[in-house]
Amino acid sequence: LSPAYANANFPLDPDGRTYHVHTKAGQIAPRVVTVGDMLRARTLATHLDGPPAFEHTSKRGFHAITGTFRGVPVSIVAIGMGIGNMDMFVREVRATTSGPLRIVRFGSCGAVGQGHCGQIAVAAHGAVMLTRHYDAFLPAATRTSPDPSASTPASASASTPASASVSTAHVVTDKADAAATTAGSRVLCGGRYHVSQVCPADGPLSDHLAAHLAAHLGGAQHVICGLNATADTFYASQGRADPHFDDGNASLIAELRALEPAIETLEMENFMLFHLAACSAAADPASQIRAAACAMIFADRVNNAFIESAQVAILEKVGGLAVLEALCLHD
Ligand code: R1P
Ligand code: URA
Repeated sequence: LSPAYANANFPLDPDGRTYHVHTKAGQIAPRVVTVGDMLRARTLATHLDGPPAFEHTSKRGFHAITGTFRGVPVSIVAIGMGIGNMDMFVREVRATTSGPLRIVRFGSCGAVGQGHCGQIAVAAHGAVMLTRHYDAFLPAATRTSPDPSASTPASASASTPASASVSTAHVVTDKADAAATTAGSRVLCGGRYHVSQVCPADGPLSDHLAAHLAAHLGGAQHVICGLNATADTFYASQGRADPHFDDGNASLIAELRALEPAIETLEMENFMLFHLAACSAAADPASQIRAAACAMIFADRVNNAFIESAQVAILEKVGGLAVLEALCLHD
């Protein structure tokens, strides 16, 4: 039987364990590396000073390992994928730790700029959030409100209410196309996708990451620093073609790069980490979260290449050591 949880607002079990990560105070260190998969977490744990003092897999699949790295307490937490999991992880770890908290994500990504498979990209310029604009895929006849494409002038929307249309053509074809070309617009593919403003990463932590990665990978040429786009999906919102669905994303990567030329990578969690770090600093400056992220380039979206498993194993081991040094060896 599951334990009883008190407080529907922020559920905790009788011992103070959180609802998804399922750890309590004292089990997670104030320096945390977060990764997507459990095997990567175990690889990083081989760099710890000895056997972990704490290890736990929650029934929701969050896997937490805590020990020391060169004498400094550190946790490694595998969270799975997506911004929803990142949100649960950051909030639940924040709730069960006190004081300043540093979090570094060591993920994988696709490269859309100068990077190639086998390099590691640091999101030193921060991240944008790239989301599918779900309402833009509704058939016009089922729409109950005006086209929500953000930058369509209110007067234009009012003059062409969706309810006046009996067409089943996707609503993006006219008003949203116009919205996409509006000055300052951050919509792509005729209104089907939306790009947020940039959320910054922690500067010094990102610099440490880049420096330690360069030292361990054999030079700065193996490390790409730039802006990251966090997508709400792996497929459509990252511009992947899928004949089974109408995604309207053929020009997504080109338009994304035209909008933000510094974007080097696509992955699925960084923005939420940076965003929550900023929100935590605004709520409580004294115990702020400092966050940075890097990701191994698994997919080259320019040349359509994918990394080999043997190279992944090396990158996880060597890159993981660099990440632990960047996180643990600096004030
Ligand atoms: C998609 O395959 C997953 O890989 C990337 C994405 O952000 C997403 O979580 O990161 P991880 O390898 O850390 O999971
Ligand atoms: N992870 C992603 O999110 N995208 C990729 O292309 C590769 C890894």
